[in-house]
Amino acid sequence: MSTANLNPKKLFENFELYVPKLIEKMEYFSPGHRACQGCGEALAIRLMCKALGKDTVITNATGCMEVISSLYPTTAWNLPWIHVAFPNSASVGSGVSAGLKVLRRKGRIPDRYVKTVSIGGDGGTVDIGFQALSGAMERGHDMLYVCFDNEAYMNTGIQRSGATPFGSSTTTAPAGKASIGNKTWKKNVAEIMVEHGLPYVATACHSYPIDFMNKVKKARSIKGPSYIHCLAVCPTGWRSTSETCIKLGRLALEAGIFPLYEVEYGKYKITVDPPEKLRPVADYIKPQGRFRHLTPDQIRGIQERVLMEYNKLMNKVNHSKSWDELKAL
Ligand SMILES: Cc1ncc(C[n+]2csc(CCOP(=O)(O)OP(=O)(O)O)c2C)c(N)n1
Repeated sequence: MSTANLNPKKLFENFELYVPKLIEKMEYFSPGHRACQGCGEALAIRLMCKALGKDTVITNATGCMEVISSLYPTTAWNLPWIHVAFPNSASVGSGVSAGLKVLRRKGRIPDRYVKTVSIGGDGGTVDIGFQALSGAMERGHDMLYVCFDNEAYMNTGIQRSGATPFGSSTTTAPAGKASIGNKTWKKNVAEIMVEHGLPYVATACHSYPIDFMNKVKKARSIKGPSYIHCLAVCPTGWRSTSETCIKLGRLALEAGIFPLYEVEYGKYKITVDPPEKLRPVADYIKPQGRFRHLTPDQIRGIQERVLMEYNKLMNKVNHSKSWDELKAL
């Protein structure tokens, strides 16, 4: 073999020739932003942008991802990106989507399908932005909404949200002598979106990058409303170490706490198989300081609830039918 063949550039070119392109090389969410070490949300956004590609407009509710990515005069965004107020990412998204429709009709953007993608944290989605989200989805705009769920209002100092899990200690629901911490169960917005009759709803996590990117690509291809609920590990708010970010996302799936599934026109499908025997929820809870105060009895209570929810989901997976199956009845 001549040394010419070892030229790294040549090798790289050959690599590109023979390996099917899985992931876009271009970074649309570039490094140098100010996210905390081990931030799952920043990783998830980077993956989402790669799956979306350049013909995308993003609307971003106020929250960690806006704050860390757009400190004046810099920006991490290599896509058209609009920072909007805390509650209205979906409203602005629906306006952008309607505007793009008109531009297409008038022939101003021929041969290009530009997708509108609205994003928000769990506070900006399941609480304060919920009305805007519900309205945009129910009106059927051509847009994807992605909730990056780090399970509290992290940007302003770890306040509880409707997505905070039971038993988690936050600054507005602190654990102590008189309290277990947060006393409410996590709101299931993916299911609420299914009930809106959307063509496509999915759950995702940065710890399963190919699964997440496939879901984003699928949602992008749907000319209508779609929703993805992405669990995003937050070492700062979860009081976990930064190097366990990916592991915690996997443990959430393996313990049945955050199953990865999609719902296409009402048909449920598990997209990443959990282990045949689910891991105990304690495996997921133990490495996180936000659950440090929980007693074995309280963990048993959480375990029961997780199994109940998991069972409910598996019933839907086993009994829902696709459109083709329904027609054949
Ligand atoms: C109407 C309004 N209320 C409160 C705030 C303050 N605020 C800005 S970001 C934020 C928390 C965002 O939390 P979340 O949506 O969960 O995203 P995260 O920062 O966790 O990614 C709050 C309370 C605001 N900007 N506007």
